[in-house]
Amino acid sequence: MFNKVLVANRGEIALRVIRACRELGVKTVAVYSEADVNSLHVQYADECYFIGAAEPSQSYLNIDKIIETARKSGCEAIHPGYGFLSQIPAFAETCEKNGLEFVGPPAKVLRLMGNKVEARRAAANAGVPVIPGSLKPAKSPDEAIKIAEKVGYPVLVKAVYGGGGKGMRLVKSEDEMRHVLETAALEAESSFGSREIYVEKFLPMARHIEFQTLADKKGRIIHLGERECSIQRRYQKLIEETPSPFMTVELRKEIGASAIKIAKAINYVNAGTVEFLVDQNGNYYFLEMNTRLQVEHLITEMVTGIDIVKEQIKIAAGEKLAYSQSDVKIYGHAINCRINAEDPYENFAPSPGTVTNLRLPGGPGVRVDTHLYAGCTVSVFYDPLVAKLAVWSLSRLEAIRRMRNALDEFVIDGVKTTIPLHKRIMEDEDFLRGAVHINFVDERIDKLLPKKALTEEEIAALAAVLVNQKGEAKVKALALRRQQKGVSLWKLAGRVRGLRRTF
Ligand code: MV4
Repeated sequence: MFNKVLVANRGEIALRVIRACRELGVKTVAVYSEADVNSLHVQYADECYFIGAAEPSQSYLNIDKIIETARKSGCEAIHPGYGFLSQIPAFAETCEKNGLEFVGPPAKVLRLMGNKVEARRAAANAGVPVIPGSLKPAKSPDEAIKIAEKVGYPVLVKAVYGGGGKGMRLVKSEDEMRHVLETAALEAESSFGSREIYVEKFLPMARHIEFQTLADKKGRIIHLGERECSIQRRYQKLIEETPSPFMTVELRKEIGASAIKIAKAINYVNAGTVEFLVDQNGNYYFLEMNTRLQVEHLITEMVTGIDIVKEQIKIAAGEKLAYSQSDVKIYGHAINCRINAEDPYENFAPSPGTVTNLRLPGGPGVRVDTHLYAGCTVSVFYDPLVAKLAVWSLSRLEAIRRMRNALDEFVIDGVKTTIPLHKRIMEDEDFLRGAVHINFVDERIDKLLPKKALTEEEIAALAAVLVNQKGEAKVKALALRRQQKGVSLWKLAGRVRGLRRTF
């Protein structure tokens, strides 16, 4: 086992990795930016080093500085957590070149899976279903259109180096296709540094289900079951659960075997996640592979009893996997709510600030992974995730009830959070039935987050402002049209930009 590991991250995941190291008897080195001088990961590590300004590019993304810190402090390995440098091939490569073990897959594997169309080809070659579409980047508009015609519209135009949904475009006809291709390529270039795009048939109303895998350096590969991740907004997951309410023992066996086939085919090492889209009929299609520890790994830990972060470190140190597939038993049900410092009532605007009061939920089967403490500050520079609230119970319904209690107990004052939204989802009838899909939140966001009702006076005041802005005739016409469409006065008032805050 390693003597000392550098944790190249911040926030709750840095704490998670430090805790795993301590249990393994491994010393830890924290790095921190100007914004994290008072952060818990700096206090909990055995050593800590300042690495630069708050902007990620100046600190947590500074490869040279982090490698230098690891070498000077005598570390043998670097755990990148998630985000930041966790999936950057050049970083893994620099670790390898400096004799530092990167706790993750080899640079070669990061590079392969970073190319989403190569990933599709690898999956297809391994005999795993992929969504009909390109297996190579589309070299010209004509080529893209040919593929779209073959699989049938609507299609999605995706960036080869994309992922996470950014730069994705839904296209319904050839006409639209000619329009979209150029903008999609330009957007891909500015976001990912490559103009390359590819085409896939659009799969509507699917579920997003992912499989956790673990692979050691000796070629042993197992999966730890699935996570249902359909409850998301703008590709940011809000709630994850395991098992998926949709899953059967047979389907888990089948998709799990597919996940392992892909991992084997690409010589995967360490913890990874294979994402699938699954339709109403149980047809499943490979989407992409996440080559890192994931935010939601904790729910898999709760139903399997396997500490995924400890396994990652043991694998990186060259240890053989201590589990075979038949050792993996899924027991009970776990749900995670991502608590973000965002205001769900203001279109999820970031809500940085000082946490003035904090009360954490507790009791049997409740796990809170957080870096918050009363008096800490939430910086604008980083991810808005401030806590993961996960519960375990024997059945799904009991887990939901446990989550409701935990959300009620949870107090975070000083910043706005997504807790109110989670409370509403935990009462949603379709959620209770497990009838979720990737459009679940978008479809009912107005119902989940009803705007506070306005008083007569407030409506009158809003109407006066509207008339002032647009003139009486225009407002009357607008109100009439909205009324015919069944849109409430409140919604109309909401169109008065910037006014909502005053009420
Ligand atoms: C799709 C899809 C439907 N059909 N591909 C979005 C993120 C990126 N990883 C892939 N994504 C999707 N690809 C086809 N052919 C729908 C999505 C999608 C999605 C996927 C996973 C989780 C949430 C999502 C939300 C919207 C769209």
